[in-house]
Amino acid sequence: MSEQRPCSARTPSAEIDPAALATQIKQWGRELGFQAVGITDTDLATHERYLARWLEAGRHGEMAYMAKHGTKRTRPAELVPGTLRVISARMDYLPPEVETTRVLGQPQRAYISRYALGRDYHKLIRKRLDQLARLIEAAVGPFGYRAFVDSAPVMERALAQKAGIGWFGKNAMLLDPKAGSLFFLGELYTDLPLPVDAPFEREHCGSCSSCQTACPTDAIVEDKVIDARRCISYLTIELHGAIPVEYRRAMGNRVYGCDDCQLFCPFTRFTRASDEPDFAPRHDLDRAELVTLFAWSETEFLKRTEGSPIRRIGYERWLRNLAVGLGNAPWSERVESALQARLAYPSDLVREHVRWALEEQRHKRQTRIASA
Ligand code: B12
Ligand code: SF4
Ligand code: SF4
Repeated sequence: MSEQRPCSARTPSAEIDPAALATQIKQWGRELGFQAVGITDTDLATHERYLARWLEAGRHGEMAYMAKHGTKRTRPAELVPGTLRVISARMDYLPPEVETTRVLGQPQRAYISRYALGRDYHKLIRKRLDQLARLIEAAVGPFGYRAFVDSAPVMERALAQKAGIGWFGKNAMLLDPKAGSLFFLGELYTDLPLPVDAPFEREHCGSCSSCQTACPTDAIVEDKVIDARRCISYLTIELHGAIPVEYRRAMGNRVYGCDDCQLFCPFTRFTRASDEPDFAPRHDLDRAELVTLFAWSETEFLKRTEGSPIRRIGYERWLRNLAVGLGNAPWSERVESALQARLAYPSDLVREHVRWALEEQRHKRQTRIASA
């Protein structure tokens, strides 16, 4: 949790014009590296119903934290008492000159979600939100606020839609018609009685359904609804145990997260590259071969993923995911021997995925011989 001050009933200084302050906050936000900033109230009643429906259907899978906080997630003032407004901010993350679909088409390479190539975004965005709060404080005096990015019980996309940042695409992503969806969201809960922005009402998807067609595991089960249990992002990052066999082939070379429903969205062509040095790829993660990453020792993994979001899955799940990618790679002796070298790895989870991958490789080798 960020540096914070409790939200409490407060009387803003009489000289402060809330409308001028809101304009100033957006300006500071842009200067701090956010591409868009909007302000909304705390009424999420409609989204409370959508969330309840999603949870009742069990679409959150093992993510118990999604169900854990009662109505705190959908009622900001229950999470942070005194909250009147939410300042929502967008930060684009695609680094310049990073390939996307091309790597998906190179099955010997690892595809890592483009948001995870560099340093962890949580710290960076939280720091910027705290800087924004300090600028506000210098203008209005002490006020109540709390900064959030991703990890807290917060309805980030719903708040951003209400704050005018974008619309919910059929892929459930929040999209800006001029910038696509490859961005993070963060917010400041505050007790400042700021004027609110108009919600982003217009939905630009129209008759398009490219995201649904592109999703490798059919995880977009209805417009704007993801069944996380089928989503590769969940399978590779959130799921702790074995990846269900039915999804393994469809995962292809996606070994950490998945971007397909964004990459094949027509609005993604408007993505603006981010010049944040923190998001620049490290250790060739944007192009590395599966075999190379699979050969990393645990020490190498820990060292090379220091400060990276990838580290949170740990070495065992890293190997699990890579094993699936290697099973899906074209047959080669290199791939087969890389897998064989891990057959005795001291983890049932890894060994089972390695055995599955070897079986896939053997099958491809035999087919190759038969057709030669
Ligand atoms: C849980 C979670 C996941 C789970 C579940 C995904 C999901 N769709 O919920 C998993 C692990 C699968 C996941 C994957 C990804 N995630 Co995620 N995830 C979250 C998290 C923590 C909560 C999301 C949530 O509230 N889910 C509950 C469901 C019910 O909400 P929802 O899917 O957003 O659905 C809403 C719409 O359906 C909407 N809605 C609007 N109109 C209508 C109309 C109807 C009729 C209905 C039914 C619904 C509806 O209502 C729902 C509730 O608001 C947020 C951070 C946060 N605290 O908000 C990040 C967040 C949503 N994730 C993010 C990202 C970047 C991703 C990935 C792209 C990562 C990757 N590359 O692998 C994928 C994309 C998958 C996808 N298409 O959604 C970003 C999204 C930014 C953006 N531009 O939208 C967030 C906001 C994190 C951040 N701070 O930037 N994620
Ligand atoms: S992230 Fe991948 S698996 Fe998940 S919904 Fe999007 S395309 Fe489907
Ligand atoms: S791919 Fe098409 S349907 Fe899906 S979010 Fe983008 S515009 Fe909407």
